[in-house]
Amino acid sequence: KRRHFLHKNQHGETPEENTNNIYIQEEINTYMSILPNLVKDLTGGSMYQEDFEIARRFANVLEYNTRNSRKLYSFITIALYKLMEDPNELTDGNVRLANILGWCAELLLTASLIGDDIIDSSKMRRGLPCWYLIKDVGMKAINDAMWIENGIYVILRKYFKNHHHYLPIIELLHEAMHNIMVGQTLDTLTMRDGVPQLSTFTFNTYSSIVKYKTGTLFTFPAGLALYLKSCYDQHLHKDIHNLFLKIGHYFQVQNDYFDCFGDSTIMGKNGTDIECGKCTWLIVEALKRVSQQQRNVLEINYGKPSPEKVNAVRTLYEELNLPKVYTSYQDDIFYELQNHIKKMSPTLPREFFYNVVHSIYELKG
Ligand code: DMA
Ligand code: MG
Ligand code: MG
Ligand code: MG
Repeated sequence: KRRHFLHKNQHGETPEENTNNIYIQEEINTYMSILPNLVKDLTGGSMYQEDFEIARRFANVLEYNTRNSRKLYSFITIALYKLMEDPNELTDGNVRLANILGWCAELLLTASLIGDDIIDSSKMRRGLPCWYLIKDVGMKAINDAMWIENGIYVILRKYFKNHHHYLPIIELLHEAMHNIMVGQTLDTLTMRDGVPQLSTFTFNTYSSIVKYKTGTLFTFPAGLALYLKSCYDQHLHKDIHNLFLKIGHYFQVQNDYFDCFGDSTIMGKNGTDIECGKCTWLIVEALKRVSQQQRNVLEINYGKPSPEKVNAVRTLYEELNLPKVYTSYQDDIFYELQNHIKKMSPTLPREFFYNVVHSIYELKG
């Protein structure tokens, strides 16, 4: 049984090696072996040759910011393509293209996360200091993120210019970035004038933030796989899109839970949601359960950059039994997703979809 994803944490850290299945490591090796070529593609122009310093700097931007990635989204593209492609079309050349598209997915995530860490005042990402905190980087990180995003289209022009889904692929990536940016903006509108808008923190608000900022991260890599396979069946796109939106929602609930209750050494980052006043799954669930007195505790402490206040919120979450609520949510959604997949067409790689869900379920904060 192929298990593509046995990863320890969210967005960060290298997959655990599963010695039972050599293909996993092999697939990762293939994927990683492409990075130096892409670095060359992106830093090989004449200006880079005139000034070697800039080539070195951008190579470092790419290397640093993709290091220790989980590769989850890239492998949704690569694995889904391989499983859905007609065996006659599964040539080395096409598998290589799938890996390159996987990197495009990775670069889109990378660009978003550089910005996300600035917005969220995060300190660590994947066990390393956030890029904007590196000496001599600072707010130049914004330019680096834009450079990385633009690099996606440089790569596509080189390898996909003659693919007959070149345009849909470009449009899909543009749409994905657009949606993520919308999600990130919704995510920040939860604070106004430094005050978290607790009265707006409902399941609906949460769901729409998550649909854009996280759902997109799961839907677009799947779309890329289908376009590479030259599939333009909009019903099929829609079915897979809906499944991955649901998976994305589950993923973000877990991300929110770990932000507060996860082990930061395993996650490779520290949580900042409470002090940033984010509309998270935890605060939405808390607000459903609080007494007037407990609500006052939230009004006083939520969204303030003080460790004592953050602790007061965390303690209240514990009093409200949210860790238990989370465990039971996770069991329910796991079951629901399995049922959702079971009802999908048997011509689809349902085993692969189970594996994606399972890999998230197995993450330990
Ligand atoms: C980030 O959500 C989502 C995107 C699309 C960048 P988040 O800030 O909760 O992610 P993380 O917990 O990894 O910083
Ligand atoms: Mg964020
Ligand atoms: Mg963040
Ligand atoms: Mg988070």
